[in-house]
Amino acid sequence: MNELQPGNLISEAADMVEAARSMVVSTGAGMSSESGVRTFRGEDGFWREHRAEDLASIEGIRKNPELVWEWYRERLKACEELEPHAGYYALVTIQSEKGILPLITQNVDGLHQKAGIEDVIELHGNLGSASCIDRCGAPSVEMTEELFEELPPRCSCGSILRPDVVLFGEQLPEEALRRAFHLADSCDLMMVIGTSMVVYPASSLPLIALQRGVKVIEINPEVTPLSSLDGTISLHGTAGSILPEIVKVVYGG
Ligand code: BJW
Repeated sequence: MNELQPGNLISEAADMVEAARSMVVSTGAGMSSESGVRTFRGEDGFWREHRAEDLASIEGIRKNPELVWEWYRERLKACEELEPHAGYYALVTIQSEKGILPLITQNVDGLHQKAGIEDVIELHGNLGSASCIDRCGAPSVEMTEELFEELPPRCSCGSILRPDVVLFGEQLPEEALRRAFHLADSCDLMMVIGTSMVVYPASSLPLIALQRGVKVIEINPEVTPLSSLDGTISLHGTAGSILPEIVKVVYGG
């Protein structure tokens, strides 16, 4: 049992998971931290060393393409080498027991898919490809090691490439966003794991569920703007410990 977590909250969460008929999960960077991917904000976050806007905006890429691409090279390499932790497989168990578990993620690292989650809605894109920053019309290119031989990588037209992830000020992929809002508006339980809840529109999804009277289970070692809202059951611990505990209570093993 996680020391920080009173057991009765775990069993309350387990009862909700068991009873849910249309549960949806929404994850952020904290989901991946126990697999070795650094979060953005907070003590060990990426953005302790650099300003968010310098790394995660089109202006940032134009101003400092080498720095940004160095950052993506590091992350891509890390993501290829890393493995999903026990919390990911706990979600896979829920998926197989329930028959379906739509999962919305802000993460671009592909770890949910690597663990075996079938329906992953990627709100902020993924690290799979890059395309022309000037949208010259050339097809996007796969992010492979060769792409990083010379930084910054360039499009065939000579402009620099940008990763196909969603940067600040950019619209999210239309279909992913439509599905995410639809799920928030129709689920009977939402689980929100490892997000600081500061980036819109992902941060609005649990609020939509709460407004309908639907309960939200939050898993995060830290307090977030979601934690104290009516209808939120906040489990203060890590994804890698809390999720397997919930699954153990619901499905045994
Ligand atoms: C653990 C743990 C463990 C640790 N277990 N938990 C003013 C007000 C309101 C909104 C705006 C505004 N000005 C502009 C906006 C909109 C803007 C926004 O929200 N800005 C705010 C920061 C103010 N949003 C956008 O621009 C979005 N687009 C948009 O809104 O389009 C419409 C529009 C267009 C133009 C103008 C206005 C509106 C796009 C957002 C794109 C975000 N992109 C990034 C980079 C993606 C690519 C990449 O990964 O390289 O996405 S930024 C970064 O933040 C990344 C993340 O997905 C995102 C969220 O971070 P997340 O996942 O919450 O991580 P952290 O690090 O913040 O938190 C980790 C948490 O885990 C912590 O709480 C820990 O405690 C916890 N944790 N270990 C469980 N083991």
